[in-house]
Formats: sequence, C-alpha cells, structure tokens
Amino acid sequence: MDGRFSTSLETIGVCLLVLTEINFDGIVGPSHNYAGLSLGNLASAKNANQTSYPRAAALQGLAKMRHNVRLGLPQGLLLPHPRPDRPWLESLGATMNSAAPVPAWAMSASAMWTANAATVSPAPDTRDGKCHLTVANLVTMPHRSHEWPNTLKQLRLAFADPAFDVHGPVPAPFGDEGAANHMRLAPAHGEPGVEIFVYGRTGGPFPARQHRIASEAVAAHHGLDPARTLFVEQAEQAIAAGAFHNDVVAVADGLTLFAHEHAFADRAGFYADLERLLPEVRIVEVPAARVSLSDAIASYLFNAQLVTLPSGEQALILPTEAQEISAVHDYLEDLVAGNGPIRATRFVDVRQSMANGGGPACLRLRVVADPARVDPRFLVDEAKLDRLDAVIAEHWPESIDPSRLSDRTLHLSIEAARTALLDALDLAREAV
Ligand code: SUG
Repeated sequence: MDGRFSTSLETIGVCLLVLTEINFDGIVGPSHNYAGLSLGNLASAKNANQTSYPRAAALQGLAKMRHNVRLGLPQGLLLPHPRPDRPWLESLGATMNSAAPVPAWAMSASAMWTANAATVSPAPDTRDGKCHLTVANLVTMPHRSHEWPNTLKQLRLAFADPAFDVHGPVPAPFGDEGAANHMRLAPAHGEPGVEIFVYGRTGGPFPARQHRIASEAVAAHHGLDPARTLFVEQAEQAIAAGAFHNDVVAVADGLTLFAHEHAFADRAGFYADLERLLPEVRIVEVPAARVSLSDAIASYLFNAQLVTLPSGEQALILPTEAQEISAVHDYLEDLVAGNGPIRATRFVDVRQSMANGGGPACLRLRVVADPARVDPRFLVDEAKLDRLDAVIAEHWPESIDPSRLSDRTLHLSIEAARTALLDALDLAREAV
C-alpha cells in the first residue's frame, strides 16, 4: 500500500476514535437580570422587571454541568461577557445613564445561552476535515447583537488548534442565531452526518430570527456536502406560539430526532428527506393531542439535552418545569416505558435561566472534537467546578432589581466578579 495513503488512514482512524461531543455551557454572568427584552420569548416578557438572583442562577448552571460530568459526559465552559459593554455603548454615543432600554441592552447576561454562540459542523461533515464554527451575529435583538465580538475572541482562544476553523459572523441583515437552529443526525458523533438548518420566514406577531440566507452562508463556509444538508422551514405557528428558536420545539442526537408535531412548516417533506438521506433515523414525534404547543413551550420539553450516555443509551436532561405540567409529565412516563430510543429522563433545576426563556439546551454549545485539541482552560472537571462554585458564591451579586441597572456600584461589583472568575480560570492575561 502507498505509504502516504496508509498514514492518512491511520490519522482518520485516530480521529474517529477520539472525536466526542463536548457540551460548552455558558457561565451565567453576574449581571443576570430580567429586562423583558426578547419579543416572542414568552418567559422573558412574563418576568420583565422581576428581581433576578445572579448568584443562584450561576450556581444552578454549575450544578447542571456537575450533573452531566457525573453522567460521564465531557464538559466545557464559555465565559460571561464584560458588562456593561462600555465599548459598545460608546459606539452608540450612549452611556449607562441613557434612556431605557439602552442600559438594559448593555447589561444583558444573554451570552449565557451558548446554543446561540455559534453553529458547529464537526470534522467528519466538512470538505477539509476540520471542525468549523461560525459565530452567530444575533442581529435581531439589540441586547444580543453585541455578543459576537467577545464570543469570537473566546472561540478563537478555545479552538485555536488547527483542527478547527472559526469564522466571523454572517453579515447583517441576515439573522443568524447559531446552533439553536441547527441539528445534526449521525450514526455516531465521529461519523459523517446529516446537518439540518431550521430557518423562519414569518412568526405571526413575532420575529423569525433565523434567516435562510444566513443558514446557507454558514453551510457554505463550513464546506458541507449539499447532498447531506437540509434547510427546513420552522412552522409559523410554532414561532407565533413562542418557539423563538427551533430548539424550543425539536432536538436531535445520534440517529434520533425528537420533535413536536407542529415544529416544522412541512413535516412530511422534511421527514421524507431525512429518511432518504439516513434510512436508520428514528423520528420521535410528540402529537399535539398529547402535548399542546403551549404546554411544550411552557415546560421546555424539547429544550432538553438529548444525550448519548457512555452506556450507549439515550437520555433527556430536562428542566424541572417539565415535571410540573401534567400532560408533559405523563407523556415522559410513557416515553421511557415504551421501546423507543430515549431510555431515561433526568431533571435539572435551571429556574433562573428558564425565567428568561433559557432551558438546559440553551445553556450549552455542542462541539464534536478531540478534547486534547481544546484549550484546557475551557474544559471542566469536578475539581474545577468546586473552585468556580467558590468564586461565584463570593463574588456574584445575590440579587438585581432592574431599577438598579444604571447603578455605578453595581457595575463595579459585576466587573470585579468577572475579573475574579478569569483569575480562577487562568484567563486573566487573555484579551477576553
Ligand atoms: O434570546 N433570552 C434569550 C433566551 C435564549 C434561549 N436560547 C435558546 N433557545 N437556544 C433570547 O430570547 C432574555 C433577556 C431579557 O429579557 O432580559 C433573553 O435574551
């Protein structure tokens, strides 16, 4: 056999062995607050102007990471952004004393929802064999539109290895909200898969945040095979009911798609395409007659992390709210009692994030990679989680009343808290 060929086969073999899914959770920032900024996100509107509890919120996020580490799942983190975002305010000619809602926009901790940080195409799907990431531009919501520069800095640091290619954002006005509108189905994380980009055209009274042109740009930059890439329209009915991202009504892992009956504009066409490309696919569709769209959105049933455990079984990691709505509770009992692919449910308390419309799946960005290629400062184990628990317990504000968002003392304490976190992670010298 030709020497060069055998070497590349070995390299491919090694890649297949070590590629694994790593969940990068956003640490909830010290400025976490409820400002009612997201039109179309029912929880954000409902909890506008409530007092928030940043310390409890961040500790809940760390507890979720610990829960998943204990399940044997590789875990990473992304950092809260500097808040208030002073350079962005300056670019607007504004200050923290400007009229509402400018101070709230500059203070938002929305970078915690890292499912909106980027879209990720694992190496086995891309033309050049690299893992590609495109930072999301988040242009639809003003408070999220200034996340991407800091996210890009973090991604370029965490994924500096040549195994990755990190792209800048798709240009405005084409809205891109990242992995929350992207699904991947594959026989195993390290094998080639089918990538599905879900976009919206109209959402009734609410904006469709993901534009098809943006999804197409991401797929092109990632070098995906058009024959194994689908662009699927989200149902207008779903957006109008409060599913401002696809991950509020659908989630995929391995060969399983778990979706609400009313998630997609043309479900029959989508399922047929999927079955043609991936005949082994298992579609677990929840009928509206069992769980209404409104119960699905209130419970965040689909904003679960659908994961493959080290045993090979699939499990749903759900918010505790999903236990509290009887139709959803009963559906889940039947789901695990049946003989489908989803064998277990686990519940995590992320109530502070949920109150702003962010469930377990919003809080994480999935990257299929060899952990040895990732900057270790962005990976966590239980010992690091212990240290982070202590930093947050000491430095994160206990509560924020939204009427205090322009308070200078609060800003200083939030900036000091982030500095303490960066010190603990050995990231203080980096320009993030
Ligand atoms: O973009 N909430 C976020 C929630 C993001 C959830 N992410 C996923 N579904 N992947 C949003 O609407 C609320 C901020 C406020 O109102 O203060 C907010 O931005």
